[in-house]
Amino acid sequence: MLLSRPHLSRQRPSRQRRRAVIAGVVTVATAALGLGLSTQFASAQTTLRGAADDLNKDIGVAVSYNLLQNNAQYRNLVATEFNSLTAENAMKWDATEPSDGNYTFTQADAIVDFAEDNDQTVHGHTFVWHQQTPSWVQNLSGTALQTAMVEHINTVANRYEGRVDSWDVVNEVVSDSNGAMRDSFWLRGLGEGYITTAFQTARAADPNADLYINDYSIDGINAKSNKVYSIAQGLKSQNILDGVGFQAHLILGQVPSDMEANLQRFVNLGLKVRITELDIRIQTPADANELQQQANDYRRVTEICAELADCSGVTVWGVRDGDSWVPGVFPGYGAPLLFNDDLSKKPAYNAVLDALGGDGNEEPTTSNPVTTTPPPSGSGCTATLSVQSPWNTGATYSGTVKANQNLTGWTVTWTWPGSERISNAWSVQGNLSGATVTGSNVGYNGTVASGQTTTFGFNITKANGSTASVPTVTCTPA
Ligand code: G2I
Repeated sequence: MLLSRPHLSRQRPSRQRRRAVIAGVVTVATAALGLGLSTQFASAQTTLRGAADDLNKDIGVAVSYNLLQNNAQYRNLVATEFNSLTAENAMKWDATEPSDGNYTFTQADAIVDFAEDNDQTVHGHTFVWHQQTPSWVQNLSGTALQTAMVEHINTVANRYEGRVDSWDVVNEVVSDSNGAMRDSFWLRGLGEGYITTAFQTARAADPNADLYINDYSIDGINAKSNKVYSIAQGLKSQNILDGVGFQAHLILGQVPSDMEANLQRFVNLGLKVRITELDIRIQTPADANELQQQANDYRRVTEICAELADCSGVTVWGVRDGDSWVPGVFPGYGAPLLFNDDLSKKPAYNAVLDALGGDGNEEPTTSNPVTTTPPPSGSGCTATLSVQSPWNTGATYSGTVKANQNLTGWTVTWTWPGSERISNAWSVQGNLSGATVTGSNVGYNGTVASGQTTTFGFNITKANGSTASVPTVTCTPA
């Protein structure tokens, strides 16, 4: 049997989630993709979807058209575990309008049909981005570029009006390093006004869809999220913005300590917030301790959304680790998702289920495998810094604390040899901004079992062109 289709008139601002579980067994049909399947929902909330439905939140996943078409187990899991879909690639400009006026919706249609057949919401991704936009668009300028943008938004938004619940109208429009606008062909061709035009167009094309601005590395409070905040303020004041998407492509152990406060300040503007592309990458191969740390990180992010009434949901950026974009872009990193390649559940799955109020049987890790390696004498913990990405006037660092005994807290200290100074930090707190840095764990990463590690991170400013130094760190147990 088909579940009732959702393309009824949408209510904004808060859409009532349809309950997937009434009682007993619900059969899921996937007629649109040509292959029937059925699955059963247990009445206890032992799926992400069941737990998220109870919270009236989206638990979403980025899906691949090819896998939905060709892999019945993947399809079954997507239908069973998630109540919201994002097309990982199929709604981007290169997929939907590869040449001027030539629209190709086969893949996007199939994903929207699948969502309807399975009573799932759709978060649309994305209209205006500097990547995956065909060269015919990038080669336009002035009025022609603006016309192409407006026509594209109108055509795609109109096609899915009432079927796509929310849109990333613009994606990644802010620069990484200095809180300026991203230097893209959009900015060069149209000036900053292209953002307002895009939102005005989308609002007129589908007045009932929630409109989001979406970006990465804005999960904590920093120069980039400050810039998004000021753009969001302006768009909200014109009533053409409904929410902010925090992609949350995170590194293990680096959930920003101020992530909740950051999301809250956007909520305070009257906006929704949404975790739109969550993944947490690990240096591969990942060991059991790292997978447990990853579970803790997933738990934390999910809890933040679960606790914020105006957080519309969490979307993970793919199903299986092997599907992820991460290893291709960050060689040596991977394993960032909730499922192994055989679709078995990772510890992170149980943590997300638990954070959604389901039966994840998962307690936050306070102590875990006891290592047989004796600690170096006289040192309860050791810590190191590494430069992740330097630029002319700054750099991002990752810090690692290794516990040589069971820790309930830790403090790290070092002195910068030159003009380096921390500008913002995550997963660490204290006197961080001076020449001598003293930082301690935040709430969630103080308890570290002997042999385990936890990480923190920060950005520095430095003299233009100077080398980002790597000072020696002293680590002291609390
Ligand atoms: O880069 C990760 C994400 C960052 N935020 C915006 C997202 O849209 C972005 O998603 C990724 C997809 O996960 C990848 O699957 O965007 C990439 C492109 O920038 C996607 O990769 C592309 C490959 O680069 C192409 O070679 C490939 O043809 O996927 C295409 C379709 O499979």
